[in-house]
Order: sequence, then structure tokens, then C-alpha cells
Amino acid sequence: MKLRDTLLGLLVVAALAGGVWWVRARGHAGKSASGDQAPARLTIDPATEAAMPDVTLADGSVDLGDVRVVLSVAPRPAFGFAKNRFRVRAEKDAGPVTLEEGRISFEMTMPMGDHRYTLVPGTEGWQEAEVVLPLCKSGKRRWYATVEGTTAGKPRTARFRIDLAQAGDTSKP
Ligand SMILES: [Cu+2]
Repeated sequence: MKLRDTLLGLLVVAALAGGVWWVRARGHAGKSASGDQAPARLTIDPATEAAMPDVTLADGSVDLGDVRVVLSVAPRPAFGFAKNRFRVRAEKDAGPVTLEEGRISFEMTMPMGDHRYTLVPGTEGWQEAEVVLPLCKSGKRRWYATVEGTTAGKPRTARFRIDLAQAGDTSKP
């Protein structure tokens, strides 16, 4: 399928370029492959949402049995329309393990475009991405971050929630 090939090509280029966007230019279309339909809304029930670690003001971690995935964001809170560093560490037996093909993506309950990043190696087993997210015009600030990759031969997914801050709230000249 042509689109898929193109996306894979972009992905390879982005990976070679080192941690830039891997898919970006699809506007507000969300992830619907068919293109013509209205973008699907993300539905998360309150119990699921409450169970997600909140990384707005502290590190969060998700236990996936043998592997724990930690997410750490700087600054805290993270700001909309500004660079924020998202760092991920996969841990096994109290030490870091490589999250292969590590990536992180961001969604709100409403379609806000594609926000997907590859994670690049940082220090001490962390993998990171420099992330810029928009502020929703609705005034909502809640985003969901999905970390994906492969560890010990198994695909891994961990989800977190985060509330963005608006720079103007605190740093108005
Ligand atoms: Cu929005």
C-alpha cells in the first residue's frame, strides 16, 4: 500500500536524522487510514484515566510485569507551544533495559493532529524526545502520552496523562 510505504520511508528517514518527527504532515486528520471519515474521538473511561500515572508534576511509571516504564517530563508543568523534554526509561531487575524502536505519541480526547516522536538515547539509560504540543482552544489541558517499543522481545505499551500549562499564565511580561 502506497501511503504505508511512504510513511515507512519517512520513518526511516526520520530515524536516520535522529529523533525528529516521524509522522507529521497529516493535519487534524487523526489516525484514520481511510481519510474521508471524521476523525475518531479518543474514548477513555474514568477508571482507566484515573489509573494512568499523572506525570504533570512528578515522574510516573507503569508496571508491565517484568518491565517497568518510567516517564519523566521537564519542565514541570510542561508548557503548550514550547519545547518540553520527555524522557523514558525501561527498567528490568532494577536496571535500565533498552526499549527498542522506542517512541512516544500524544493525544487528547478530541483530534488534535498527529504528535508522534521517536525516542533517542540520552544518559543513564534514558531515551528522550523534545516535544512541542499545542494548547487546545477548548481550554482543556489534558493529554495522554503513549510510550511504545520492544523490550526483551515483547512489544510494550504504557500510557500516562499530563496536563499542559499555558506559558502566559505565569510568565507574562
Ligand atoms: Cu483541541
